[in-house]
Amino acid sequence: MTTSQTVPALGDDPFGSEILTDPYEFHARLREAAPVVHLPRYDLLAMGRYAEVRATLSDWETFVSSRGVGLSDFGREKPWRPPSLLLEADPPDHTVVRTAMNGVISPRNVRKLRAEFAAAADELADTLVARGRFDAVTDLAEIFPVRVFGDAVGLPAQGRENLLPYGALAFNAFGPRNQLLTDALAKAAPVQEWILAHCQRDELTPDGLGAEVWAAADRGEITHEQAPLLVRSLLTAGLDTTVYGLGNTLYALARHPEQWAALHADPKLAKFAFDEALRWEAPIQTFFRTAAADAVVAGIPIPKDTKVVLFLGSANRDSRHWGDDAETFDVRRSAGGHVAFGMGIHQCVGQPIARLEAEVVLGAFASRAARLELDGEPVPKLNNTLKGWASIPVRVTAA
Ligand code: HEM
Ligand code: OVM
Repeated sequence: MTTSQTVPALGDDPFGSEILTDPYEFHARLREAAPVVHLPRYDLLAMGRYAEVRATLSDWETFVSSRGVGLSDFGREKPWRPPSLLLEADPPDHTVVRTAMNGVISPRNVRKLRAEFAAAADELADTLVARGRFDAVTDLAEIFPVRVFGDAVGLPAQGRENLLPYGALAFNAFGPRNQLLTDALAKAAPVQEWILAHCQRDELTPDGLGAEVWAAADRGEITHEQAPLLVRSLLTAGLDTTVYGLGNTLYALARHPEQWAALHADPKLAKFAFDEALRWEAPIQTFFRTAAADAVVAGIPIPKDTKVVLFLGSANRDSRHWGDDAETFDVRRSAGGHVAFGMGIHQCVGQPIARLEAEVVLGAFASRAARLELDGEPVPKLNNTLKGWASIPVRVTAA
């Protein structure tokens, strides 16, 4: 008997509108069923518990990324774009490129971004708090990263409207070829063209993170052929993630006014509020791995060449790890160890930038607004990988 016949099966479609809109009831059933579950709909194995998700992410030798971290197995299907040299690579190739990217996003380079990020955050907070009512997604979570991260990378102002659609496409492409992916692909050509062009040295300012990638090539840390693909990694992974992350944080806080009050009383809690929000509602819900050899997880055999989907957002709410109040949003909890940024060798390289953005923008709003409340029904935004909101109408009370 094969594993897919011996482990419990769940007939749900985790990439259908219902579960993408509200995955948490499905997550609970997934965790309850077994440490490893079969999803016959895609003939996939799935993990939703913290311990096994974390162990699988950490075991890069068995559970490889080079065959794709989405549903498609690059060993059998042609990828939709040339694979990422970071995300979709294994050691030793991954190690070389990751070391170079760690240098691009070094503590020193991130420190240099703080003053400009903070100035932009203060300006936006002044404007929106004075207005009193605004949309936390379209007026804030989408505006701030496109401005400050766009500037940090060294992109021209013109054409930045391509960034979020490109990210949406890339994250939809990790899922099945459903309506979401087909729709994203239908409008992709001009978007892909703009992104490709802006990975080139002459389209980037000489002082940004994009230029730092090219400088790493000049120093021989990577080749000049690799440089544009590494800039592409910044442009793919660096925008939608923070937009959803900020949106989800504002949603969590608006739903829990007493938590906003705690943040207003002590804006230094901003960092912790962001981590707790990433735990509570992970922007990236799923990533996949492929078993490169026969493996065993929680006593369950996983045959070589099997695709495994890891439910990060489910692991982050597993009461086996987080306790009975795992579903509670609490900015004072120790959310450390959540897997919203992944775990192991592929753990998010952009984390310091995402955290800096969140800290300055949440801090700026927290000090200016005594209250943050919903001012209408939030509208979900569906994506095969990302969980978040298209719109969150809010009102704030100036301090
Ligand atoms: C990797 C999440 C922001 C660039 C990852 C991974 C996760 C993640 C879960 C692991 C992928 C895996 O294990 O297969 C997030 C979240 C963010 C965020 C939730 C915001 C809240 C950023 C930013 C950048 C970035 C701002 C760019 C500056 C990357 C890159 C990788 C990565 C290049 C691949 C690293 C590797 O494979 O070694 N991210 N990310 N991310 N992230 Fe982020
Ligand atoms: C990349 C990348 C890294 C992380 C996430 C991601 C689309 C892409 O290197 O292109 O999502």
